[in-house]
Amino acid sequence: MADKIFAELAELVNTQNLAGTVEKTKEAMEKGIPALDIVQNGLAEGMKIVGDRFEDGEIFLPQIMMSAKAMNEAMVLLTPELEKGDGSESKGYAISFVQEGDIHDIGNRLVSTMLGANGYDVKTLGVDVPNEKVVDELTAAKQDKVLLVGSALMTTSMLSQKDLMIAINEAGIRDKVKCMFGGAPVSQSWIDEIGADGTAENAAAAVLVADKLMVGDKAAAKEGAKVGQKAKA
Ligand code: HCB
Repeated sequence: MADKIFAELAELVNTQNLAGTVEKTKEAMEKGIPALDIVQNGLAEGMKIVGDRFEDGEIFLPQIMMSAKAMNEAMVLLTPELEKGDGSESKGYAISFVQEGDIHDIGNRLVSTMLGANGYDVKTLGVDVPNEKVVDELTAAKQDKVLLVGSALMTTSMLSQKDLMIAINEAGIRDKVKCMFGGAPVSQSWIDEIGADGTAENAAAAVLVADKLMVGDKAAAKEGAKVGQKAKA
């Protein structure tokens, strides 16, 4: 049953059907399907199809914008559910942002929401954030340990994550920052290349990776990066 609803949701996002996406999301919620599953297995899958069709020249920017609007409207219904925490103790302080030059914020907001619901105190800096601003925020943080949650959806913006790592090192604050970067182009080999700490394929995995990084278990964080990922055909 759930798989059918996920496929329908993905198709409604793909076809820019705003009202249909909202209605189907309500239906899924009424059927008791967990909010995070609705997002990851339905709406986000639709966005992946949209991205592929854009790359193939089948659709253009206005269509992506409408699909993003459909997903955002569904997120208005889902976010209060996603925000429901388990009442666990604070796991630490996190700073979340989207890299300079990049305005893709749907995934970053979702990751921030899930971290907030799972015990992190998250400060969100928004989109198109210059590295200097990120370093200033990290330096000003009073905590001994800070989780940095950076997103980049484009290969161009991803490149400045390398500069950010250099800037963090030069500022002498590397020891207190756990750097977790994500977004479609970010891979584990990129994380290793730039000397960051971890990545995650999706919001559920991001919580797992964050938990492991904050207790200094980098190996387990690597394992957690792909949790909840759908098997690739
Ligand atoms: Co945009 N766009 N876009 N876009 N866009 C992408 C990203 C492309 C891959 C599409 C493609 O060509 N296949 C492409 C980038 C190509 C590249 O560089 N390799 C692209 C392009 C080129 C562009 C423009 C340049 C197009 C143009 O103007 N000609 C332009 C750039 C604007 C800019 O940023 N300066 C542009 C604009 C747009 C919008 C505005 C229409 C819209 C964004 C709306 C918004 O976010 N407010 C948009 C969208 C929606 C997309 C796609 C279709 C979907 C992205 C999305 O929201 N996915 C995307 C295609 C794709 O990504 N495959 C396409 C859903 C969320 C839930 O997934 O991957 O963002 P997510 O996040 C996941 C995951 O990555 C992880 O967890 C999240 C939740 O599960 N995660 C983290 C994310 N951050 C993390 C941080 C961590 O620490 C850990 C995990």
